[in-house]
Amino acid sequence: MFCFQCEQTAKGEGCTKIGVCGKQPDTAALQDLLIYAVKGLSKVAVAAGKAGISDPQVHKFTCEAIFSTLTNVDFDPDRFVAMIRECVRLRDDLKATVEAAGTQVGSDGPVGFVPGADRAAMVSQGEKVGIPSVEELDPDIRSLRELLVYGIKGLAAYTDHARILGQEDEAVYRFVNEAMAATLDNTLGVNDLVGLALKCGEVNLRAMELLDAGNTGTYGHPVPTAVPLGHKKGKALLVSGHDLKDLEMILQQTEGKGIYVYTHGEMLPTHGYPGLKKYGHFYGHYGTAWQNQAKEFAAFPGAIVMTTNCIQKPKESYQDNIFTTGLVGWPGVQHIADKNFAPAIDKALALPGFESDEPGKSVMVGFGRNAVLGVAGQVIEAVKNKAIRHFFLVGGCDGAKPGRDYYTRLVEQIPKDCVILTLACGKFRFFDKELGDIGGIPRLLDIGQCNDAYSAIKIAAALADAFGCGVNDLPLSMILSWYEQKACVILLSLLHLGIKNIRLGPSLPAFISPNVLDVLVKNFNIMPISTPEQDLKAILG
Ligand code: SF4
Ligand code: SF3
Repeated sequence: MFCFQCEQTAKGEGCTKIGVCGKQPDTAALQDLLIYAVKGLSKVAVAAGKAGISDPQVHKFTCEAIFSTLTNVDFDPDRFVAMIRECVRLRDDLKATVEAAGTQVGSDGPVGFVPGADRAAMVSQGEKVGIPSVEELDPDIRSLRELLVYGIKGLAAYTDHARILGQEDEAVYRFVNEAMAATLDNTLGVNDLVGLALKCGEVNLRAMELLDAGNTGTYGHPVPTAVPLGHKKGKALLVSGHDLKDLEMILQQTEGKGIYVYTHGEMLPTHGYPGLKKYGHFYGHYGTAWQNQAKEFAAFPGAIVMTTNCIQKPKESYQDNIFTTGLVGWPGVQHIADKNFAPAIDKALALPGFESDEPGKSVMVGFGRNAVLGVAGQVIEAVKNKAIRHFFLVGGCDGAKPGRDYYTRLVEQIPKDCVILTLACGKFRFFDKELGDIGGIPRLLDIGQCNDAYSAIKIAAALADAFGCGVNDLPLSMILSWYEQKACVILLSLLHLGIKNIRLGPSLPAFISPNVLDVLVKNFNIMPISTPEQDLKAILG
């Protein structure tokens, strides 16, 4: 196997024997084969698009398949076997329709590929279509093709989240297909691929906009809300991942059953949504970011549901208490495909739950664009009269590397006249710190999940408008952490917007070649994090 799509890749170079994430070589090969098959399906879909043919089933499947290969989503080889077969079935059906309409699509490579008869045969096929080595392909082309594929993985994930809430745009699907097909095109050079990567960032803005419309349209705009980090005496069910609809269904299905529902990881911001916070048994937040789940889940006295990334190998102690739904999968873990969460609810009722009330500390969530822009006048005034000196956007994906304490130390050292905006699971490095306020404006504002980067961009654009300047001229610095491919595509969105001077950590992606890095540095002055002291000095002078 060879995989280097995430930040924790072995030795900062690539996972070759087994994934640091726990991905087994057979699953890695099947994921590679699925991506290969999706490229074939995409090529046919591009031809279909030109002939005016569009297939919603193909759109849905394409994004689901690509999202399944994102880090920490699906580790179950059998589900990949089924998806590869489904991909080829959809491809052949669409091909027949397109050819009947008079367009020939040929059968080169993934367009004509026939999956092996069984899992083992598909694994050997997958081993031959993974990422080529630098000896086989120009390192910059390889780097940019992979950057594009990882960007599309993030884009496909957000597109899928949005579709679940009824928000779709044909143009997004069209781009996913075009970009996947473009990775097969040997005529495309460095400039073309850089252009496609930035275009991926642009299209992702639309995907995040759709998701924002889905979330806020269904559950209302988040409002500032205090979330207890403690617990209530009673049965308990923990919901992790990003999917608000799954959470809503769980809240509905647990109503009146004497179970308190808690959030984990990226679900924390959901407490701010009026359509979700209205449930009396939706109590608080438990635990921190995904990489601590083995310890935290083992200590949780109830059932756990993973709605999306990031799942890790469950420990034996809680293997029977954890459930997956949607695209998440782990071999041997009970999967709830039909959204009837009864098995998880029954498990929560069978487990002891918490023995006593313990309110604990609380944290504030709900500072999406609507809440922040609602007090824009106050914020602008505070900047003008110098009560607020600078804004820091400190967020992104968390991970296990020791160097990630940079973000904690940074936030601790940011001067008291500065406001910190945060989003995604990187916030767990500092989310429960009491940072006070500036004239009533909290110094730590949780904008939401990673996809709420859309909200952060809207806030930045509104501030730039108010001050009559560009986003790069605002007293705003972005200090981001990355781990998986949702972070990759958000970074591409920021670059598409021309945002400069982003600091990125804890390390730079292994898939970025020196020349590609050079392009990013020259055009965007993107830089690695150094130390909190040095970075703050460079930013604030
Ligand atoms: Fe390694 Fe990350 Fe790939 Fe897992 S997703 S195999 S940790 S590079
Ligand atoms: Fe975290 Fe996986 Fe990325 Fe949505 S939950 S940010 S890492």
